[in-house]
Amino acid sequence: RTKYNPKEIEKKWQEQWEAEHLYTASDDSPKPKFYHLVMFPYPSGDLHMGHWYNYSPFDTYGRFKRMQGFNVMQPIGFDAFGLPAENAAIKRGIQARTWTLSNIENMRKQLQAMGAQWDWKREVITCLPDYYKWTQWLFLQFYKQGLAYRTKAPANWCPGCNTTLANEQVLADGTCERCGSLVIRKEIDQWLLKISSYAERLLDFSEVIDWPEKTITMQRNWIGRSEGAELRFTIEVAGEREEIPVFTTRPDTIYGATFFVLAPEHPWVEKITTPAQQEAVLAYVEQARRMTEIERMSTEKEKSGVFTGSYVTNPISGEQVPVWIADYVLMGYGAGAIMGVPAHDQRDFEFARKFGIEIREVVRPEGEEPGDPATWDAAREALGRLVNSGPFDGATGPEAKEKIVAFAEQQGIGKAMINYRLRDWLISRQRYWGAPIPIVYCPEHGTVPVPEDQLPVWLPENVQFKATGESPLRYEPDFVNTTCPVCGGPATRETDTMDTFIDSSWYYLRYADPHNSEEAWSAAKMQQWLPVDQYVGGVEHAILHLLYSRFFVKALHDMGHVTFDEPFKRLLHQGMVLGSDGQKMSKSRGNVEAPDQYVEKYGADTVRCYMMFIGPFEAGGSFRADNLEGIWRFLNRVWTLVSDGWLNGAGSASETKESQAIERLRNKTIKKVTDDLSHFRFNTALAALMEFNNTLIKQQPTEVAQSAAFQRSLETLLQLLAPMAPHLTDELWHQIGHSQSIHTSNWPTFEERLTIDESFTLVLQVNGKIRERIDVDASISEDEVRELALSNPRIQSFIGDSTVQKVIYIPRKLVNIVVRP
Ligand code: ANZ
Repeated sequence: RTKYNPKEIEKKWQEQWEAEHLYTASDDSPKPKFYHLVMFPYPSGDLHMGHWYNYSPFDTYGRFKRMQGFNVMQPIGFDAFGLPAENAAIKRGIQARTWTLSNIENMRKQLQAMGAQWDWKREVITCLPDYYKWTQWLFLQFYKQGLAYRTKAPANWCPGCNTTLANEQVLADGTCERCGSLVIRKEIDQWLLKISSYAERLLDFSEVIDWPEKTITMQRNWIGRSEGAELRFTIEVAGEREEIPVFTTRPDTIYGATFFVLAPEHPWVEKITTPAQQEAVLAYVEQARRMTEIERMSTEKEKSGVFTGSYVTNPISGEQVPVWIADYVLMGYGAGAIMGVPAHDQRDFEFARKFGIEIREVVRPEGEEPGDPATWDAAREALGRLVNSGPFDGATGPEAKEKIVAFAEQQGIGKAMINYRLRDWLISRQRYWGAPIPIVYCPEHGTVPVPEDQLPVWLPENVQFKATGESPLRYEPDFVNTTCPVCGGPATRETDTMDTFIDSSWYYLRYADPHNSEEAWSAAKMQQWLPVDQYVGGVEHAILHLLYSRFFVKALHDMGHVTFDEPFKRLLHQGMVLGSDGQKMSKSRGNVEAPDQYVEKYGADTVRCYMMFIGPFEAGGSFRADNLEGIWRFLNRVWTLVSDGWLNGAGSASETKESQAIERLRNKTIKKVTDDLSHFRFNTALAALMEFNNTLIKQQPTEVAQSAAFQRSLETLLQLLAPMAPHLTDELWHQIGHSQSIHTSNWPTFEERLTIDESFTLVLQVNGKIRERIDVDASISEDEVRELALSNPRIQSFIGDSTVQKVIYIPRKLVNIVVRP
């Protein structure tokens, strides 16, 4: 007998599978398709524990589906544009492309060593021209639809480096990671995608089959639909009557608006600030520019603001109220201006308290006494009947909202409005390592899209980085200088590149048709493979990546490029693998473990199985190197059992009670493992296999090992374990005489009747009280159960002279005898 030597067999089988193209998904198979997708990795250099934790169970599920008869497509690729490559280029003088591709090469080897059924023929690498050509093509399709547009938008700006910064380059204290200057927000021309026009459609999840409820909720909140109204306040400026709109969800509170606030960036600020207030206002605007929106929205932060010196007129009450600027009002939301209603909005309440502004009650919940707002310690935000609201007094909340909006509409001073928190997607990056935006600026013809037949707009490979961190594309004359596609005259290229989230918004479409040089994908292959049947990836992508992908598909659907409306039918988030101390693995904690050493020591099969054994897939758990031993021993025991126990031919011993018990256990185990794997319960499936293995080992020295049932069980054990430990099982499968890979075998089936125990414990009750437990044969009939229960001596003693009224039988569980004296 040979020893289990994973090093030898894993390499052997990986080469064998590769040579047989075992995992190449066929574009024309009679089997039903199953598109099985995992979020592709960023090529940072190495696969870490999290990748193993994610990919091992993922691959197991794919292999399980395959054995169940599906034509599984399980591709992998690399999300290869982005900042780290650019930083490596700056810090170490390596070209971003070289750095990226060498990382990919290394990670590809690691991914292969995992023994997963990756379909390498479909690999996509987003930083290569045959991919980004189509990213650019997609941009042009959005542009044609008016879904891509250019406008002034805020960017992180470092005055020291004279450049924009990605969010990751701004330190927590708001300074530049490179030079330490305080980063400000500056408005520059940038490209955006109009995701906001899909807000309503993106709220509709009726087409997904199985998504985590919390992810749906997170997306809904991110989109943030609010029903309310736009109301326009008026102001006299240089003798003209001007209107400044606000967005409010509480038009019913308009009589309580005792002040008005503009966001510091609001275009009206400059025009209405009085000379006396000029200095204070400017200083405040400057200060607000240095703060992030998160800081500004914080409820902890003390309210601040400055009076502009001007007043606006409430369009409904006619009252004049002072105009302030305050950073808690954001320019990017609603109208960038609010009516301040301190009695009924907590932020406004705090603001009014701080600046001594009147707090006027205009809403009173049913049954409440007239209040004195001066004594309140918080705003009263609930709806109620209007008071102090002129002709609207007495109306209930919903009524008042309706009446006031109707009145505003009739007067031409406002209208009902739905507002979304979702903003348009800023895709411009003033960075090098991304797909160039295919736009040309001509002095004559303005903004001109690059014609599709001139794609790709090549990203130069050898570029010089400026010490300031500015995008080197701006200083590549060969790149920048071009001709206008319309007139042929001199023109310049857009030097912004696209957000890498664009690359990952469509990679799953390219996998269906990865080598198509004529189209991004053909209609036939798109229809054959998409949508994705099962998608697995981290919950950190619950919003952006998953929302952007949904937006892409909906927009492409409307343009006629895809025939479906949702990219991912089912979605699952894996949990997080933690360090042995139960804490998140991180360099600063010093609890990071590299998987490679364990793969080296125990083999991929052990590491894979261990990853699944750590805990429920969606919950995650701690990686404890010591515990790998347990899995290692288990696989060794499987090895020994099958190598020693296989008889080479059907068992000869006749059927006995023991062999029947083995057959039952075999059927039960198939049922359990099938059910567990179907629901991503890898840990409990593995536990069931360990139990099965133990029982078989115990029986091995006995007569039973000669039975057909036992021999069948050995095969079943291998097949059930095959998705988890693909190498070991294929090796043993061949050792026991099969010539085809175990991974092409059919998933074992079971007979329901054989999964039921031969006997069970029956509980006997009298008037609901447990009086006895007896073991009965599983084949017992209901009549027999009654008879047995009624004739039981202990039960008879409880019945005594009483009359039996009813006998209730809950099959396979209990009998309750209802008696009356
Ligand atoms: C007056 C009012 C009275 C409001 C009241 C609330 C309660 P949601 O639900 O999140 O959409 N608001 C509007 N635009 C804003 C901006 N740019 N920055 C900060 N706050 C803004 O919130 C809508 C409410 O948030 C609006 O309704 C407005 O305050 C405020 F008793 O108007 B409300």
